[in-house]
Amino acid sequence: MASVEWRRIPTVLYPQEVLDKAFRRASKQSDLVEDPDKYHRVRKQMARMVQAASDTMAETLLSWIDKWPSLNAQSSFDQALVDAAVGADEFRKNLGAIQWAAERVRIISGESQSKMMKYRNIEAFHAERRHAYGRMSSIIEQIGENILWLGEARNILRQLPSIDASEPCVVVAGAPNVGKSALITVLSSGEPEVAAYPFTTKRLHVGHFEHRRRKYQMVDTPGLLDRPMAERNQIEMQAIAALENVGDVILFLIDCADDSGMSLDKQLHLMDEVKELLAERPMIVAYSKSDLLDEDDSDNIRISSITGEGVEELRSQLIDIIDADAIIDPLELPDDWHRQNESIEPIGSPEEIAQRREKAQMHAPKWEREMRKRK
Ligand SMILES: Nc1nc2c(ncn2[C@@H]2O[C@H](COP(=O)(O)OP(=O)(O)O)[C@@H](O)[C@H]2O)c(=O)[nH]1
Ligand SMILES: [Mg+2]
Repeated sequence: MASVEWRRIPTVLYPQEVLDKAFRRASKQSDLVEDPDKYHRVRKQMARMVQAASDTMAETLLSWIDKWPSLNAQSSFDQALVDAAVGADEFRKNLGAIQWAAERVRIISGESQSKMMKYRNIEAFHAERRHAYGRMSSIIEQIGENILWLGEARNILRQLPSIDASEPCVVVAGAPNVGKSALITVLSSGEPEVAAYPFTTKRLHVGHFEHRRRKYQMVDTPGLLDRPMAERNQIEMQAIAALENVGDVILFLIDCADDSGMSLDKQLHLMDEVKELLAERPMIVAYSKSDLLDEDDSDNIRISSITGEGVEELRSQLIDIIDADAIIDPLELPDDWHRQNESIEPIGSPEEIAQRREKAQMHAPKWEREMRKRK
């Protein structure tokens, strides 16, 4: 399931602009009519104006519906985003009203054309054209609020992060200022995208890198997985559930250089909470800002976004742990399994494959473990 390119949602005209555009085109169409006989000329002109105005309005409205993402086709992550950002019900309701108006305008045009066929004088053609214009204008007025809503919603949706649910995703968690954004930047092949997340007032970073033609996405979680869980409200819990849905692995960063402002104890406690909350996902813990730390010979993963220490090793680990999931037989998986299109040829020696398989079982989501038990 590809992600929504929120930035591609087209601009929405104001209601009056929709009318202006339609009537302007209609006048141009009328100018094109040539007929030496005045009676026939006027009838054709008026019919063509009504037709062109209705076509332009309906096409404009329908093009919005076409280019807006259809909610039901989205991943649960994107649905949760839309719901929190603009309201999923509102989204459906307003697009529904636009659809209704497009249909109405077409019906009005049809009715008007057939009336004109029956009229026998020039004045009646003009009057019918004015009447049809009035009816169409009132339809657009009726959905004025819906059009305005769409325009505002577009501006909000444009800032949402685009995460492709069919590609791997690393959720980067940890206390504020431990270096999450900095790490995403050094791991990314380009500049990370800065996006709005409707569940928090903070901006989040979405970066990615490619490995063997797969796109590994990374997203940080400001305001969500960075403070004690007791402070969570309903909507933030919804956000976390959505994150769990989209994240294949949680990377938890700990700053033990004492540079972040949260004590090590508190950070470890936070880590336990996040682990419990996202229990279905494997977690990698890394110690950040190693350039500020003394040498140590423990097995901890240590990284520095400034010197680059440990960064490539961490990248390999992330790929490894995600790949471990990928080699599970896709025939056993439900339809919406997010790697349905991926190659399933296991990579590496038989020992490596066995090792990864074991790891995968260990980290497999709960539903999957249940499924295996039942077999
Ligand atoms: N010395 C050092 N400072 C870092 C490192 N990574 C991040 N920082 C600094 O730590 C602060 C917070 O980093 P940031 O990435 O914004 O943290 P976030 O809140 O977890 O996203 C910034 O001032 C960074 O420059 C690192 O590896 N070494
Ligand atoms: Mg940050």
